[in-house]
Amino acid sequence: MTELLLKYFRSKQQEVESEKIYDTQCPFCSMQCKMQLIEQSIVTRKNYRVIGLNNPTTEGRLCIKGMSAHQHAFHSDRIKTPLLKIDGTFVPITWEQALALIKEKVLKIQSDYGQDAMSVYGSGSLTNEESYLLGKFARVALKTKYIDYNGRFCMSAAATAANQAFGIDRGITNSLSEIPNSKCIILAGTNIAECQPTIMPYFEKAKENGSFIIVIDPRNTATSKIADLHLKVKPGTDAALANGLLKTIMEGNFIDSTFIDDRTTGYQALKEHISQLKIDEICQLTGVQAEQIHKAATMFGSSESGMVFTARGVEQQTDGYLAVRNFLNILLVTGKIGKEGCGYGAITGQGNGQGGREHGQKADQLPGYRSIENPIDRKYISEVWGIKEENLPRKGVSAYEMMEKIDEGEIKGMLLVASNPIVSSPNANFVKKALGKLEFFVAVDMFISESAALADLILPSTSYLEDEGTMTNVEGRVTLREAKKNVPGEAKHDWKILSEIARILGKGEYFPYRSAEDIFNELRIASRGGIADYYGITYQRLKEEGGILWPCPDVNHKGTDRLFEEVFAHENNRAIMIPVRNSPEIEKEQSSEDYPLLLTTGRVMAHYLTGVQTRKSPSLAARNIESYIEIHPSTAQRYGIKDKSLVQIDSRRGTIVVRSKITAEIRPDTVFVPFHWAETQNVNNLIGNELDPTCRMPGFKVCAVKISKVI
Ligand SMILES: Nc1nc2c(c(=O)[nH]1)N[C@H]1C(S)=C(S)[C@@H](COP(=O)(O)OP(=O)(O)OC[C@H]3O[C@@H](n4cnc5c(=O)[nH]c(N)nc54)[C@H](O)[C@@H]3O)O[C@H]1N2
Ligand SMILES: Nc1nc2c(c(=O)[nH]1)N[C@H]1C(S)=C(S)[C@@H](COP(=O)(O)OP(=O)(O)OC[C@H]3O[C@@H](n4cnc5c(=O)[nH]c(N)nc54)[C@H](O)[C@@H]3O)O[C@H]1N2
Ligand code: SF4
Ligand SMILES: [Mo]
Repeated sequence: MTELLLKYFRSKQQEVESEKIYDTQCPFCSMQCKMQLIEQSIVTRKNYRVIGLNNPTTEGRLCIKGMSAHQHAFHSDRIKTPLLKIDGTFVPITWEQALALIKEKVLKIQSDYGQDAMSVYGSGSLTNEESYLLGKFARVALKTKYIDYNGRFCMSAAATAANQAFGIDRGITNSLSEIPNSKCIILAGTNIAECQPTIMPYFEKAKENGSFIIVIDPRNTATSKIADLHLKVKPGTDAALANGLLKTIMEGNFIDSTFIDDRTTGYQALKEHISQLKIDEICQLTGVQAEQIHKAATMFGSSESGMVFTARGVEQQTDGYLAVRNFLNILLVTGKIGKEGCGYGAITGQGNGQGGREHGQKADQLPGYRSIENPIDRKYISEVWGIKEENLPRKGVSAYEMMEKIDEGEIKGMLLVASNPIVSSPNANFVKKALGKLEFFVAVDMFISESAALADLILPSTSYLEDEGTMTNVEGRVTLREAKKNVPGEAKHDWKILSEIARILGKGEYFPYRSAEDIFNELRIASRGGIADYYGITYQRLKEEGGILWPCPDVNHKGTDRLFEEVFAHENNRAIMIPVRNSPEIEKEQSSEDYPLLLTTGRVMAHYLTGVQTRKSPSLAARNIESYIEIHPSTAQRYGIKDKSLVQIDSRRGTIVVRSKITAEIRPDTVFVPFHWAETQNVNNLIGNELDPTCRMPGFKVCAVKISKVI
């Protein structure tokens, strides 16, 4: 460095008056990259730098969203006091006033209509401690059965499939470190390059090591660039495609008979079913050529190791549960699970997508992945909580069905924490209308989101820089998110808000916590002996070891990197295979003369979910300032649509207008719209209300539409 440059940098350093350093984890996706925010005060302004911190999962990497996350956390739109809506306008009030109002309204609703008239809607963005507490709050403080969360729209198909097939649902059955050694990898309906960018080096290393990578997606994506083979499937037909793969695997005798005999049930029925299917029909349904199906199945079947990953492309379907089960059938018939480089991964989505679905904010669930309908589980948790078993409510209904209960007048009040359902729910126009019917609606958020704007009362919450707690990442690794920044204004952590509401409702003795760690120590006991057993994990260990994969049943246990090495988690130790039909019993929405195209939805790299956070970050917003529709050139031509022009999209439910992006990367019968924008660009105004009969997942990935140019 020249003397001049050194002089310049020294003078810059001297301008820095003070420096503060905060260790934390990114608030966005399931990678949970560890990072450090460096805040420098320089004469008249503040300067922020973000650096990645080394850890076993992300090895110090960060993507653009993590680098920019502080921009929303410091945004002037952060709410800093409770806000009460008076004559349509939000006015600041004190916490005492807010709590008194909550007490008055909740008591009135519950005495007028019964305890179940109050409901709770949670989120996979919450820490484990807060997810756990939200479940306890609903059942103990409100005594309502109605609680569910946004993860219903996210992982429910994969979670149910893994539970039914293996007996345990932990995102990835292996640690990520095994990926580079896997010889054939199927990436079905997952766009990791944009959605979990810092996972990519694991797959790039696998490729360097000679792995054959198969991508299944109706579009070319940043992820399909690493594929050796891309099956450009017609949206919604993954179950049939998996049948095609199974057929070739069985006919080519790529099955592992010893594994099937020793470790599984259901093979005979599956074999019979598959033998009756015709590859031609499968090609017709899926739009994938027979040679491609043959190539994929042969590569997977003949490789010495292999892994299958699914994400929302396969799962967010009204037959998502069965589609995932069929991919699990592929792993089981080939015996590619429970060994080095072999296993299943449901790529989790939200920061705490995994932990958020384990500790009781689901309608039918108690902590540790226990069941609210199981007498032993009910007894155990009632004892941990110090309540009578008969006072513990039974199971409620799924997220979207709660909206229907509001519409029908059965639910009258809602506490919404960390979600934006009028943008993220299917049939969003209906959801907006339903929420408008609530007699008392409280939203807990950092911002006035589109949904919070409908609330009677908004309570200000805290961000990833301020709120300490544990997050269970994509691997099933429990990590401690440190967060030491001061809380802005009067904002409070979600766990504090819940504890204070419980106190005002006369249930304070059940919520005596002074820190997130206090709650975690109770969660450890509540999860002990359950499927998701966290008992052996402590804050101290997390600080020392940088993260532990569950189950971890005692403090001397090192955690479980690879599941199912010896046994599956069902009582007879076996995994279960089932036959899956090509087309589901409840038929999916099909294209028709009126609605000739198939719309599928998803994400872009720079934005996160409904965009409440990322649309406030200038660096991210600049990358995609508005929504768009991907259309194949031949389709665009048919409708006279030019590139970058406004397009109206209609479905049987609603209408939106977005800008065209003409690209040969997508199938001609399919269009794609991301879901990060609201109001006239909210793609969920188009999506239907059908739910998967088993897991209650909506069909976000298939919707029949028509398009026209806006003149
Ligand atoms: N940048 C960014 N990252 C995120 C998020 C975000 O909003 N933005 N959200 C986080 C969350 S909560 C989640 S759940 C994950 C989601 O992560 P992903 O599931 O990877 O994301 P999506 O874009 O919803 O869908 C993945 C792919 O499925 C394809 N697809 C659509 N229909 C079908 C189909 O019928 N079959 C198949 N095989 N594929 C289909 C789409 O073209 C898309 O490329 O990402 C997490 N990470
Ligand atoms: N069409 C279509 N729709 C989809 C999907 C799709 O692929 N296509 N994907 C679905 C999926 S996978 C998901 S996960 C859902 C997610 O959808 P939403 O649940 O609506 O998720 P967000 O947009 O993250 O909304 C989170 C809200 O909580 C606030 N928030 C963030 N962190 C915290 C916190 O710690 N505490 C509190 N109190 N508030 C906080 C944010 O400011 C924001 O307003 O959307 C689903 N909807
Ligand atoms: S968005 Fe995901 S990959 Fe990107 S920095 Fe955050 S946690 Fe890491
Ligand atoms: Mo998600």
